[in-house]
Amino acid sequence: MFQRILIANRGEIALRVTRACHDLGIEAVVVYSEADRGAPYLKLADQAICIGPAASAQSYLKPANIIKAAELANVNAIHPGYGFLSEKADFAHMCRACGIEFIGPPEEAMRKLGDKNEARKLAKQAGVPVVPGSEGLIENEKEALAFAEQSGYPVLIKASAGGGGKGMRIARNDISLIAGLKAARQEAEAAFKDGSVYLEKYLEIARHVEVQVLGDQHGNAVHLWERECSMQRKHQKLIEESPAPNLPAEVRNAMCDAAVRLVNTANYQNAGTCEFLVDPENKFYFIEVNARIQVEHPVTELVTGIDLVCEQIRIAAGEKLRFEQKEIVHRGCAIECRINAEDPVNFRPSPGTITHWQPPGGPGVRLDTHVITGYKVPSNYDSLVAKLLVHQPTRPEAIATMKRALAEFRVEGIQTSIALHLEIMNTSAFVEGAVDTKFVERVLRPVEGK
Ligand code: MV4
Repeated sequence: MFQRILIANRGEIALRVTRACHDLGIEAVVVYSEADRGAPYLKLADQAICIGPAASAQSYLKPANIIKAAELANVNAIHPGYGFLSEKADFAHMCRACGIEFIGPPEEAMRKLGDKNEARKLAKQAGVPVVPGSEGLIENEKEALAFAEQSGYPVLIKASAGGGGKGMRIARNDISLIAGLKAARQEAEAAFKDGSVYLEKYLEIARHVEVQVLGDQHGNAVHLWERECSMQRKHQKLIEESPAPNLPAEVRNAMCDAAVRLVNTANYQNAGTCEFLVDPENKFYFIEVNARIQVEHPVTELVTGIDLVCEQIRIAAGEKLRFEQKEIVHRGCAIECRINAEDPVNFRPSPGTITHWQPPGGPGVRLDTHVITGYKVPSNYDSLVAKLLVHQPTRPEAIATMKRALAEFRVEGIQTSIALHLEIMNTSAFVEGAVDTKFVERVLRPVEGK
C-alpha cells in the first residue's frame, strides 16, 4: 500500500480524499493555489504545497507544477479528484513515467473512452445499446444530410472530444444541420483542439441515469448500481439519487450488466461511470463514460456501504477487488443536493466570506464540505460549497429527511441554492419521481414562450 499520496485538487473533494487516506493509514499531501492559501481544509492534510497563482490554468491545471510538488513531497501516488486533470490521459502518463502512480484508469482506457465516437464503437462491440447515430465521424455536409434523411429530425451533433454539452448542437432541419455542423466543429476545435463530430438521433425527452463501476488490475469488474442524475440545469447537476425512481428492475439490471460489459471490453480499471439516456419507453442508450470519481459518488457509498475513494486507492495499489457482484447489495434510498454559492434567481456564482455556517446533522444525514464559518469562497473556481446527502429506507423518508436537513442549514454572507432545493423537495413532480433532463426549465423555472 502507498505511504503518501498527493491530492491534485481543492475544496470538498480534496478533503474527501484526505479522509480516505487517513482511513487507510496513508499520509495526505494537498496542493493549493494562492486563492486557496490558508483554507481551513488544508490543515487536515499532513502537508500542503503551493502550486501557483489563483488561475486554474496556472495551478491546478498545470501538470508540471503538480509533478514538482509530488517529487518534493516524495509521494507514491497522485489522486486527481474530479475536474481539473482527472481525465487527462497525458497527465496520467506523465505521473506514471515519473514513477508516481496515477489513481485512475490506465492511459489507454482514458484515451479510448475520452473520445466519445470511440467509446460508442466500444459500446457497440460490447453489445451495449447506443443512441441510433452516424456510423462514425461525419466528414462533410453530404454525410450529415444523408444521416438526417435516413433517421429523420431532430438530430444532435456531438463533438467526439466533448462532454458536459460542449460542442453539442440540436438540428431540426437541413439548414440548422449545416450551420450546427460548422458551429459545433469550431467550438470543439477551440475547446479541445479536435473538431471531429458525429451525429445521433436527438431524444427530446430523456432521463440521465449513470452506473457506477469499479475494475481492478486483475480483470475483475463490478457495478455498484445506478444514480438518477436528470435534475440539472445548463449541464450542472443539482440533485442525484439512487435508486433511479420508477425504473423497472429488468431495465435497471440490464443497464448495470451493460456497464460491466463495457468496462471489460475497454479494459477499464479503477472507478468510473457509464452514462445512459433512458427514453419514455424505458429503453436505455449508452452515451459516454466518465473516467474519474464523480461529485455524486457519495450517493452510491450510502446505498452500497462501499467507500469508493478507499477502493480507488486500493485498486491503484494493485489490490484485488474485495467483493464480488453478488455481495454488492443496494439498500434504501440516498439523495444528494449540491449546495452552490449562487444567486437563487439568476444562478450566477455568489462568492464571498461566509459569516455564519450552521450545518445540518442527525440520523440519515451526511454533509461533505470543506467549509466552516469565516471561510471565503473564492471566485476563481466552481461554486460548490457542500454536498448534502440523506440515506433512508424509502424515497419518501429520504425526501422528508432532506427537507428537515435543508431547513436546519443556515448560511449567511453568501447566497446559496438551499432554498431552490427546498422548493424542489416540495414539488409534486419530483416527489412522484417524474424527472427528466428538462425538469428545471419546465417545472421550476418555466421560461416564457417555451
Ligand atoms: C443527448 C441528449 C438527447 N439525445 N443525446 C448532454 C451532455 C452529454 N453528456 C450528453 N447530453 C445529452 N445527449 C441524444 N442523442 C440529451 C443530452 C442532454 C443531457 C444529458 C444528460 C444530462 C443533462 C442533459 C441536458 C441536456 C441534454
